[in-house]
Amino acid sequence: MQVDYTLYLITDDGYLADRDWLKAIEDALRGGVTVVQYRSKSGTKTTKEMYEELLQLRELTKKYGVPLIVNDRVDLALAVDADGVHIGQDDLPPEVVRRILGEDKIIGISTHSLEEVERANDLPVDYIAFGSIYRTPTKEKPIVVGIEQLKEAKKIAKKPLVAIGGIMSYNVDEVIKAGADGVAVISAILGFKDTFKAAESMKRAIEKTRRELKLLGLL
Ligand code: TZP
Ligand code: MG
Repeated sequence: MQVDYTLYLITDDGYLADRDWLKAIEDALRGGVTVVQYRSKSGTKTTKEMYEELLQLRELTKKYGVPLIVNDRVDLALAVDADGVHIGQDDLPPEVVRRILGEDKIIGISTHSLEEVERANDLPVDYIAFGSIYRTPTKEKPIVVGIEQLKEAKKIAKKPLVAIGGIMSYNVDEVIKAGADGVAVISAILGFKDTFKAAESMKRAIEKTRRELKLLGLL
């Protein structure tokens, strides 16, 4: 499956509490989000609740023609016929996830070092997430890799490289210049009341940088 990783939105229980969560995501999709990952890590939701939220997200993402990826939970991904699963270094091994999901689904893996990127090249995954690029309050104890490491990661990655962690509209320019094929964000979109505007301004910033790189023959 050809996937556009440009603006990859990750859901977050905290940022979506006490608001119309589905509308917040729909607005972000209207603003230009290209992938949605469902990630429920607060521990406050039952599997059934997650399943029911995912059913709604499945319908919504279909309407916008955007892939739906589920964090960690292969069972939930299968249950709602999501497009893929995102796994971390300590989740089910990618080979096992691939065996369960089959060849047609998307599998992404989180990496936090150049060694992990190198290893991910040989795993049955479709894209590699690399980060945290910056410090971020969203994730507990993130490993911060920085922009220089992102440049190195781009040199060695043999699959689409999605940068993650602390990426906002004011720093996305250097992330794209460092070679990221897309950016995965939570707070840059869900941290705002108007998720349409937030997504739109991220998308515009990315596209502007890509145009500059193209003019320079760098993309
Ligand atoms: N993995 C590495 S950093 C991060 C995750 C899930 C959080 C990203 O959130 P934000 O708000 O875009 O920094
Ligand atoms: Mg995980």
